[in-house]
Amino acid sequence: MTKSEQLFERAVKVLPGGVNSPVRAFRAVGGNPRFVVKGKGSHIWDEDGVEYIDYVGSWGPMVLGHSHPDILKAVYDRMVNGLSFGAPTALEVKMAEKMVEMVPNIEMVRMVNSGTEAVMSAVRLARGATGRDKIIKFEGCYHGHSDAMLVGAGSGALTQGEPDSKGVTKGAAQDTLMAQYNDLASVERLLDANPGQVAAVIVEPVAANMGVVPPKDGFLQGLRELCDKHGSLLIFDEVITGFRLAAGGAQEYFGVRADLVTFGKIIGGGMPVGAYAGTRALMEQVAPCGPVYQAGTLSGNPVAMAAGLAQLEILTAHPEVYHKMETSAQYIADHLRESAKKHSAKMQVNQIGSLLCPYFTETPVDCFAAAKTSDTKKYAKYFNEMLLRGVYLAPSQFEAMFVSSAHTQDDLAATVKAAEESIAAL
Ligand code: KE4
Repeated sequence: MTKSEQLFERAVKVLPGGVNSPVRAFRAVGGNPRFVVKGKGSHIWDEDGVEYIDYVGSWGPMVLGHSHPDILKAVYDRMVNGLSFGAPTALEVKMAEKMVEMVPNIEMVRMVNSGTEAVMSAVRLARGATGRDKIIKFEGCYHGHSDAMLVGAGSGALTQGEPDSKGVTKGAAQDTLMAQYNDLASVERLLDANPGQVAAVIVEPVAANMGVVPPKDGFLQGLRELCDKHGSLLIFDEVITGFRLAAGGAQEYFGVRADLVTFGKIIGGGMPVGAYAGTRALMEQVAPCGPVYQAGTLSGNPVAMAAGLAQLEILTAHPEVYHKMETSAQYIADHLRESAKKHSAKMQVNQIGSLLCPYFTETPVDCFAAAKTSDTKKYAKYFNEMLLRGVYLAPSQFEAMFVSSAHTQDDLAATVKAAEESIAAL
């Protein structure tokens, strides 16, 4: 048995599914999860000493690669003076100032500890600020595991959502309505059927939890206009796109203004951090200055702030990394398409910025229904062929490949060579 297999045998006895987050269990692709022991730049090593080119990057946080020396130094320098105080620290102020400087249309920020917490809090704020109960989300978009977000399309599509997980009550789900990504008419129907009741529309500006599905031209601006027409708030869930698509995230990249923005991943630099942000008028409705309650023991934790701030400062100082990451992702996408054509493989490859995803379908993937036509068994085989060749991809079809600024030309060449061989082997 490998060390990873031995560890997984122990893990399943004390952790549900042997993991602390479901996707890590490799259930969608089969085989034994690799237990990672080290990350450096664009590479990770597992407990058996096997080296991989990493395109998960902790699901987005490692935009500059693993163990960036400046980030490690910032963490070390901070932690030697104590890890957490439950009292204000200067780093929280500097972090909020940095985010306000980088991100359009925000004046205030509240730090929390995960993307889930950021979304849960932003939804509560939207409801508190508008006095309305309903939320519109999109099928196939993921916003963390708060009850109101674990909702699927209900039978009465224009009325109530249905719980999408055991343990989520009908009461918690009933105020969440489901629309279709890249389909403005589906949003307008819900707004018209629930006049004056929709607090907010929440959207991933790039849907990166159904693989990678970019917004069609006009989709995001259309949401902005529909929200303005109906007095609803527009929430951009930028837990993935924030500071990744551009320094200012999707609002900068697409030129569309959101009312509230949620963040996670990159702002923690690898440490547990989330945040939500918006105008002063909205954010000052949050406790202690307003009636919308939200709190957290480790919110703004100084060590996490040190890591996140260091990462944002590097991104600010080196804006060239955005072009480099996009060029790298385009290189991989182009070669995947060439290999698919050469081997007559039914594949689509979506790419935007440093995000990309291969689908095993002949249907262009511009919505959730199309994404679901992908042959997930073929993706699983592709995943394992790539893993064998030292390329670590998301162990699920409905995730993204995350390219970092640390991926080198050698990494890219090795990746496309592995992909050529893997596609040939399908
Ligand atoms: P966390 O609670 O996992 O920090 O963030 C939830 C979340 C919110 N919004 C978006 C757009 C997200 O993508 C996420 C979490 N992303 C997944 C990856 N697709 C996390 C990986 C996992 O669940 O283990």
